[in-house]
Amino acid sequence: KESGARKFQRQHMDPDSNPSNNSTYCNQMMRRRKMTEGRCKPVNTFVHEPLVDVQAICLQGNITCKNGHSNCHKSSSSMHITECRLTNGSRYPNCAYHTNQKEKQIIVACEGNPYVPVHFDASV
Ligand code: CPA
Repeated sequence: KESGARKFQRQHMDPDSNPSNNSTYCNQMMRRRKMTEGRCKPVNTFVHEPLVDVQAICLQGNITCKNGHSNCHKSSSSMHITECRLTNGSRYPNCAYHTNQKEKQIIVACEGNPYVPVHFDASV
């Protein structure tokens, strides 16, 4: 079975693509990374930074997650991200997304030993 750490990488990591404003990015990536199977995932963020830099967030500021758990961490630096949001009127299996480039601090939940990101909580 896919681990939480692997799932985070599949759903949220895209270090090698530079955040160019390619309007088809989310349509392609949401499908390629298997977030349009069974349903259209409504919102998903991709991070365009080296994996080691994102893993290091687990050692940075500890905060409460949206679900009330205390294992969230906020990046001390802002990061290049792309936010994918399902368009109004998009209906499964035709998942269509808005692509939005941002530079923001991100909040991830970390778990395990090694203590690594397993969930994307928010960008701020
Ligand atoms: P994912 O990272 O797979 O918020 C719902 C989803 O939307 C979430 O997916 C992230 C995504 N999103 C995003 N960008 C945004 C807003 C939302 O990419 N701006 O996380 C979902 C999984 O994580 C579920 O299996 C539940 C689990 N989870 C939630 N809180 C957790 C916590 N504190 N520790 C461990 N796992 C947690």
